[in-house]
Amino acid sequence: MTSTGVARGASASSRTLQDFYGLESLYSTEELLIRDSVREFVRAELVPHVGQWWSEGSFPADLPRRFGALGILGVTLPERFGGSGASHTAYGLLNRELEYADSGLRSFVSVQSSLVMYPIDAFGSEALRSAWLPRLASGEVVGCFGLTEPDAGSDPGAMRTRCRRVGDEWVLTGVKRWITNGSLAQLAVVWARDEDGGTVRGFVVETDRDGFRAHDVKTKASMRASVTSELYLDEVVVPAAACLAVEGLRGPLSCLNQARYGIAWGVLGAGFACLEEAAAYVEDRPSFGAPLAGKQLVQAALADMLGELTKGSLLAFHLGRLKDGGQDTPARVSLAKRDNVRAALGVARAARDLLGGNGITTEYSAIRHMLNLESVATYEGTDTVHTLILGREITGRSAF
Ligand code: TGC
Ligand code: FAD
Repeated sequence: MTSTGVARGASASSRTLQDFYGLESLYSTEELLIRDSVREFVRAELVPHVGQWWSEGSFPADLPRRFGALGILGVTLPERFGGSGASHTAYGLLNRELEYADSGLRSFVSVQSSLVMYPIDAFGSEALRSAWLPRLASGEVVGCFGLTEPDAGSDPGAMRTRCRRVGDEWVLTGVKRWITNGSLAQLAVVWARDEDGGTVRGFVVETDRDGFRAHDVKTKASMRASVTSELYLDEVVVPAAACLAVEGLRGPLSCLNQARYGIAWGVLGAGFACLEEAAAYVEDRPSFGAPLAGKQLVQAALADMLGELTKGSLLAFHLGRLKDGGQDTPARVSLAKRDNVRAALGVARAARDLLGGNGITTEYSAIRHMLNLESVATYEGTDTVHTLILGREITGRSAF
């Protein structure tokens, strides 16, 4: 034993690293139950296979139903709509567990819960909610969220997709790009600008309607275990009842608040997976006659990773409690999304470096997480967009 009582070579457990500041004692029994059931599923059913899915560029068709059976789709919604009425903190915890496996798998759940079920619950009629939410919660129906377009990403206000009211129906025409779950989805939440007056409106669109097509983006070097598509809407007709009761960019942006919040938690899971992998690797890897784990600069790298992820965990936890109390302003969410993605991406890059040449192979998970996190840094508002949101918050001046 050393003078501090720590045996030489006895590394910290996963549980100790992931809860370095003892946040566990602050979660409710229900939150811990949800966290533990998702953790068990993820470690047994996803982690052993996800590397292969990612390499093949596939997303298993049975996963939506299995996520539904686990009860994690729309977990914060009321039970009558298939949710569990769980806290936002519980939603954050389950995102962290999922992203420990892969950002693409967490993305599926983010889109279904935050970008499809949330707007239907918040802005949909009782008929829309009853028709779709239980089926989305069970995974029978997959949803997608179409906001981004080929020429309108960071600036969704520049969207060209149009909607036109004709009698009791709306007609939608346009192209959406980079849409997660696009070709899997039976239901799309599509945002379009009204030809009459220019207001942005949201629609719940069944994807088997005439004029609706989806094509996958096949050239991704990131998020390969997630489906990303282009949507083409050519005079797609939907009933007036499919129009959500919200007007303006406030509609889609309020959905983004939910998803960005989940991402602030989720990326910590990817970061911890990388830290654990690197810590185990350096224990076994000899260099200059001793394990890398005994080298000061290697320990400094591990200490920095733990520091960043622990600070990120405190940020996510407190934001969760603010959200549970209705105090999650968009700017608070932007700070957490931006800084936790930065932290996780930095950790993934450092872990990849510690793994040396092995770190560039998909035998290990660091490079997969690192490449996925490049997407996470771009979607749901780029790092720059969140910096500008915070700049506007501080100065009162819009610098977009
Ligand atoms: P701006 O003038 O700031 O605002 C227009 C209207 O929207 C309101 N608003 C918000 N409402 C709710 N939540 C927010 N976060 C809001 N931010 C603004 C605002 O009050 C205003 O309302 P009103 O009633 O006065 O009209 O709009 P802007 O055009 O200047 O744009 C602001 C900006 C740049 C921050 C915004 O456009 C933005 O966030 N851009 C980034 C786009 C983005 O994040 N896209 C994500 C697409 S979805 C996706 O990536 C899914 S990835 C899959 C996964 O999640 O896993
Ligand atoms: P651009 O907006 O063209 O940005 C390019 C660069 O310019 C970035 O570095 C950006 O930060 C910078 N920039 C932009 N504006 C400014 C400025 N004012 N000042 C300084 N720099 C600026 N969208 C959906 O609607 N639904 C989805 O399900 C979805 N899933 C996605 C999944 C993946 C894997 C990816 C990669 C994207 C997904 N997106 C989705 C789209 C995503 O939200 C956009 O890619 C993102 O908002 C950025 O838009 P863009 O790609 O058009 O980049």
